[in-house]
Amino acid sequence: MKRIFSGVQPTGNLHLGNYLGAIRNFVPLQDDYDCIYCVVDMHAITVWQDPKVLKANTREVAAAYLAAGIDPKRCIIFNQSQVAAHAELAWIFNCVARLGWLNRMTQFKEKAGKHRENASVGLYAYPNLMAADILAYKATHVPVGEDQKQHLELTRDIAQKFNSDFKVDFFPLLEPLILGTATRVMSLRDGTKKMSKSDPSDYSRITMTDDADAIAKKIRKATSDPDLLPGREVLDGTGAVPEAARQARPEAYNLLAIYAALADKPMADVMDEFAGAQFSHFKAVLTDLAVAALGPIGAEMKHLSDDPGAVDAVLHDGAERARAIAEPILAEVYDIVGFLRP
Ligand code: AQP
Repeated sequence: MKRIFSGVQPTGNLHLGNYLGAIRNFVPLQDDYDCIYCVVDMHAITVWQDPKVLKANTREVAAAYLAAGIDPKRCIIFNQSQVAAHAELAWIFNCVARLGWLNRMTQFKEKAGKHRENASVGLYAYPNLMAADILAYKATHVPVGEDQKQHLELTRDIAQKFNSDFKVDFFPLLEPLILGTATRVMSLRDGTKKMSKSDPSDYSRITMTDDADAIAKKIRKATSDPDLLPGREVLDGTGAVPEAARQARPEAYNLLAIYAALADKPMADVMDEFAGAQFSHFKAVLTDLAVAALGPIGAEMKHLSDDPGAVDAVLHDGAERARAIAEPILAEVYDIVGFLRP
């Protein structure tokens, strides 16, 4: 059976990158896979979270899943801390993963920055918990944005080492699913930085609950450059933007990629449409598209925020179904490792 697992951290400011790089891609997968979509609250506390805000943000991510079109009857939607198997398996993986592997993780280096000595141990061991999230369900496919690719490679390494250390063929080796044309949405203020929840500038990101006015203002103020928009002749043989071209005009290619993803069109077609256009014209059309795509989702998220009980019921039901899958897998792991459970 092909099983999907993916998660989003409830750290607030859910944005267009989270939507295009992850949540939107979760929706069609429910037709072909057994899907588990998690709100990874245990990952969130690797950096400080206000407890009340964390609860609200957990409901917000669940509401985003539902509003984007994930069906809680066909898929499992739950928050990570309700299923103890994640933490239990993560401990075992803390003992399987090597320090050298974690030392290579670029996200830890970026997030810990200059204050490495003051970062939580949880932030450092985050990829081991992520491996546990996926392997507690023996998931085979994981849809994520490009920034998570390195963590998924580590999950494969952990699965492989566990299988080889204990001479078993127990954990599957997952396939990352990095889908769509906006696998790495960049900041609207600086096209060389990833759009992120923690950027101090609100104008760096469009959030999933921004209304039409906010979306219009943020796109209008988005950094651009003095040139006209490029045509498809810039693209390489595979239809991708060459790195040198991207580095020369990061904001232009970011906005074009966002348009392509929202319109569900190849980049080349979008470049045919706007070759030689001024940013002012392109930004107006992009605004209409973004409002049309995000407006109904944001409205439904707000509607769901008025009924926290309904969202909690989805999470409760999802957690029960998740436990039913994860607990027998964990019991087998305990047996393989040699833990006595008389
Ligand atoms: N800019 C992005 N472009 C495409 N995909 C993205 N994702 C995140 N940012 C982008 C994808 O969204 C999913 C959930 O991410 P997350 O919330 O678990 O963690 P994150 O990647 O750390 O998100 P942020 O926004 O960058 O948060 P901060 O600022 O706290 O670091 C993942 O599949 C991710 O790839």
